[in-house]
Amino acid sequence: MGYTLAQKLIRSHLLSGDMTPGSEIGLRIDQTLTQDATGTMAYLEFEAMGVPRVKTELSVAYIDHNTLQTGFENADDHRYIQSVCKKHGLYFSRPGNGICHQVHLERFGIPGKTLIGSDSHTPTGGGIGMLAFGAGGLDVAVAMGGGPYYITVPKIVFVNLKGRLQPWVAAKDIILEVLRIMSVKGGVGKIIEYGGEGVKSLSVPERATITNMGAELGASTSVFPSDEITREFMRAQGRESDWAARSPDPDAVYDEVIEIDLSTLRPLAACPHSPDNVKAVEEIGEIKVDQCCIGSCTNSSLFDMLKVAAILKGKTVHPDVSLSIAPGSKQVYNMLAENGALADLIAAGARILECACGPCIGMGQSPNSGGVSLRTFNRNFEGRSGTADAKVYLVSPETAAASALTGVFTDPRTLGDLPEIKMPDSFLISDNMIIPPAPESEADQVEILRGPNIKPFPATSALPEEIAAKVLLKVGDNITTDHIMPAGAKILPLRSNIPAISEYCFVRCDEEFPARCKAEGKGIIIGGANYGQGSSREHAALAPLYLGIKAVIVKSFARIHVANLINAGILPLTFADESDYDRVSMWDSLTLPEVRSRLEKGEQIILKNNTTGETLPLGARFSQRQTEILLAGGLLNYTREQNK
Ligand code: MIC
Ligand code: SF4
Repeated sequence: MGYTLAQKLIRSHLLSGDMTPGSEIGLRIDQTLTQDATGTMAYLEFEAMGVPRVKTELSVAYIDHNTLQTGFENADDHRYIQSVCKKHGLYFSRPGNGICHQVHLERFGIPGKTLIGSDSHTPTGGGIGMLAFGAGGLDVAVAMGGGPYYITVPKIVFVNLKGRLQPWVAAKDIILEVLRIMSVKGGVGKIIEYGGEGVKSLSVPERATITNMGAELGASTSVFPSDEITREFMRAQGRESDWAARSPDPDAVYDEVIEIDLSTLRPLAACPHSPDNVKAVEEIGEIKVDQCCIGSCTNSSLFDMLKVAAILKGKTVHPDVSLSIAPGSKQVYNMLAENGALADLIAAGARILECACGPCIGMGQSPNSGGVSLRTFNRNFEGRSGTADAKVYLVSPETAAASALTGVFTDPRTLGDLPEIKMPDSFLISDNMIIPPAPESEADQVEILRGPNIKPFPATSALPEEIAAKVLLKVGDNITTDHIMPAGAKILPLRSNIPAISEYCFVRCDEEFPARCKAEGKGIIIGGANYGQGSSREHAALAPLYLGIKAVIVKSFARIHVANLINAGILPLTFADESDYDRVSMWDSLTLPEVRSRLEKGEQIILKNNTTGETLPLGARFSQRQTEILLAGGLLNYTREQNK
């Protein structure tokens, strides 16, 4: 029996555990990346580990999220990260060089290598056959220190792509179709592997759009084979020597197979407020559009930008629409400038932004009240745009550009003939915005530059024998990390200051939550299914930790968030019977009796609801390693104990 591509990549990096589905394995990590919104914490954690130089083959720190510098905080964080890179052996991608996933694909990704990044869209690297995972900052810090990255052995889903896309239908429509089929929780515990005849018609940027947005399926990661098309991309990036063919065995066995005939796909849109709320653009109808935003790590490649420029050329953006465009990297930006496409975008009236995450993370360009915003991004969670009542739709660059011209939701196929896009034979290569680390011999002299907003992470303590606390929040299904720890221009500058950012924890669901926690001193959160979906931000665990949250009891968790809770030393528990969710209410007084001994012995953890007098069994499956981390009160304590 042969292996799938994902299984082959796992096996070639396996450090511990066996490949039984559901069990925990440790992987050797070749490369890491961080971005600035999660990076400061990751580097504070790395510093706390006391490892002088990173032990990976390559580690890169990108500055792309917190680039709206409305106060000193973000610039201080950038300076801190730059000094850490210089001292500890990392490459530093300066602000202005582009979005981490786009730049990493262009300049550093290598087929067959493992990559973890403190950003949930790190699986973008799967577009060139990497095994790439989004992870919490602490997990990235451990990997930088040479430690393994632990995952649960996933099931492998094969997405068999047949046929070819019709004109005006894009890679974005493929991943939206996968989201329509699988939903935002359909990928949990799975790796999505793409293959079939249809793959041959997809370029690397198109593949990367698909693997990028696999994060929205809740999948561990997504991967495409590395083939001649990958080789061509690497050659055009001047990196053909890094290329290697990667493919599944012909007799590979998959846990699940999904077939998609590309030739039948139509332009699609994810409607408010979830990436899996997918409808065909032609079914949505000609609703009035207020804003279109083109860019983000999903759709900001040169290919995407050239398509948009060709659609806008010689035309003017509709008077009632604001169109913003953020190219994904300096390479893309520079090439658009050199070949004249940038002039076409400017002439049409697009608002050109710097190459960064920008509006995708609520850093500017919030829509008008109740506005309809069409975005080529990957998340349309309520409020993420910065306007609480905005209606955000996720669409392809073609659909966004077409609608920007007409002022209404427009199926791009109505525009007539597709303009021909000619991709250059080679990309413009200049790594002048990537600063290499100082030589090891000079590292001692490098001073770490810390701004006043950079505060240490909260202290944790070992798990007590019993937890007794009240329910301080009860939420429903599909709670995102944007609910737990919102981002945006106002809050993101506080990413290095847990006490300050905690004031915003859960305020989109319940404004009183932080104050209630402070008054009570400790508490428990009750949640529904897929709790913690979305980003990798460990702040969604560190802020509750700071506020005294001892346990989160839900129907089910999203992968990265549960790992972050464990790393922070907060008990992530699930109801053995999902309907027991209804048996616990806000303000109920709960006890987890003998929780420490039960966890230690691998016995079932039980929940006593003192308010109703009921006892509820909980389901919680932890590996030996996770158990030890929880007992120690989090990964940092655990690592310190191990190093004693
Ligand atoms: C996101 O898209 O939500 C982010 C911002 O990139 C996050 C990381 C963060 O919160 O800093 C992610 O996807 O992991
Ligand atoms: Fe940046 Fe948006 Fe991509 Fe997150 S999803 S990395 S905020 S562009």
